[in-house]
Amino acid sequence: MFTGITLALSKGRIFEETLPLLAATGIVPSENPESSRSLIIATNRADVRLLIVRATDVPTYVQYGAADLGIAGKDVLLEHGGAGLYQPLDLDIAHCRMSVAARADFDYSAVRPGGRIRVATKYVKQAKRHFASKGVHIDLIKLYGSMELAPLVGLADVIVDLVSTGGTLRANNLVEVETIEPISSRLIVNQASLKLKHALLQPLLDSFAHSVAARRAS
Ligand code: PRT
Ligand code: MG
Repeated sequence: MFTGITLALSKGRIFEETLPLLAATGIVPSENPESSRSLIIATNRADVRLLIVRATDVPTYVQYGAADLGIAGKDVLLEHGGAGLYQPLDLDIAHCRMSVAARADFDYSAVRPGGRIRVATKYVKQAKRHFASKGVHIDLIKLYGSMELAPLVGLADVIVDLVSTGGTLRANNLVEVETIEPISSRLIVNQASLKLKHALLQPLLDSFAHSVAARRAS
């Protein structure tokens, strides 16, 4: 049985932006998950391995202790709820923002407290919280992707989605009408692992914190 440290993360932008942080800690993955089909990736350190999982599944693996550590977007953590997770560090990577977007011809300024709109999103909790705080009633339509399509075909008045460059919204003739909050990725730790594997984990956490601080200062 593997007794070292297991780090869960998703491939794509989070994996790419985590690589320099791992390298600064002396950890180099032995395979590239973009080209490999392996879901368990060894590293140059016998006591550290990576699990490649869907971004939304990262908190679940860490919550149940199938991974000791994970890297997940704040968007994902807010939807998950964070039960059983210790969140010691904002890694300051994979930046974007959660926003409300609509068709250019939709008058968002006319949406007032007491009013009602149809919202399509995969961020159900965040959408409910945001519009409740504005006193706006919503009919919520849960989607799993390609949210941009919903306002174009009359499925919803607005979407709640992540925006980075804004290119995806522009390509679909949508306008960002409100920013909900900035998003970046966090380190998450299984609370039992933190106690049981403290000697292995703490140096890793310290090293991540050091790299993030050094990059912020540069
Ligand atoms: O893609 P998949 O369905 O497998 O899962 P995922 O979309 O959850 O994972 P991934 O790897 O795409 O995103 C992982 C994390 O990266 C998210 O949880 C965010 O915290 C963070 N992140 C940062 C982003 C973006 N930037 C981003 N731009 N996640 C998604 N996007 C999408 C956005 O949803 C929209 O479709 O990119 C599009 C907008 O980008 P712009 O640049 O056109 O504005
Ligand atoms: Mg994606």
